Amino acid sequence: MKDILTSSFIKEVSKTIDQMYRLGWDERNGGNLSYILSEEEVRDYLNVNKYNRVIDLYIDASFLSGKIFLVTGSGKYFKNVKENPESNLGIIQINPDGKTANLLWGLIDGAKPTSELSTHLLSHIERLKIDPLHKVVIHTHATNLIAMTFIHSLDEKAYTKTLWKMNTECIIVFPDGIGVIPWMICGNEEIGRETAKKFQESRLIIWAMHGVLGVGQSLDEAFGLIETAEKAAEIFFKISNFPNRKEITDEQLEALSFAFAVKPKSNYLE
Ligand code: 2HA
Ligand code: ZN
Repeated sequence: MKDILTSSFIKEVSKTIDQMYRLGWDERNGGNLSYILSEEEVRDYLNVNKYNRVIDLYIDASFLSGKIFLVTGSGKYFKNVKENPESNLGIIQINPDGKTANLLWGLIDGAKPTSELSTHLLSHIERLKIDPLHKVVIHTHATNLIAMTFIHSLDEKAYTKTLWKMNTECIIVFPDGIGVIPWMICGNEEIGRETAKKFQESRLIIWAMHGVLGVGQSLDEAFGLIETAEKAAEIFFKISNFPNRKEITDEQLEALSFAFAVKPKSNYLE
């Protein structure tokens, strides 16, 4: 067996987590991430028939039976992942019952997967139904996107259009818009179900006064969605106190959608 710390998946996940920490998005144990691994990807590094312990999932994830996930640990700090992946990350395989998973690697010293595991698993289920190549769910506390939820309407169309109008790239990167979940208790199945439902329509979800979630076929795609929206939210704050602001018009957004062959969420443009 090869050393798993040299695998591209551990290196890439650790790098992405470190970048988010350095952007100031993941204070303390803020943020969590999950990444679907194929049996082929892990074969050289792990024997999937050997596991350290069984983990309760507290939801029915039978749709994901047999799937292998790299996940962040509960209470673990993003700032420490790169230095010590084995304490802060884990690899689990969902059992046929859908209610438990085998811990194949990591989460040493009895650590548990992220407190948002139900949100991650339920979101993976909905995204896989739409996109068989889907792989990644990222949750992070992106500063400006959170700040914006305190002062902006939480209406999804209004929120999406404000961000689309902050930067020409936005409608091209997330034509499917942003789902918004009003403040809720986090870390349970209920917020997981609400979030997963919204992932049926968009790849970016805001949790008001808490954070953002992005999904994709790769770490770059999920991270790229979040950083594009976060940049737009930053511009929103930079310009909001100035009088006589200009704007990207609906007509220009329509022209962009045509030029880049993207389909904006229906009825969003006037
Ligand atoms: O993992 O961000 O939402 C800590 C959190 C909970
Ligand atoms: Zn959070």
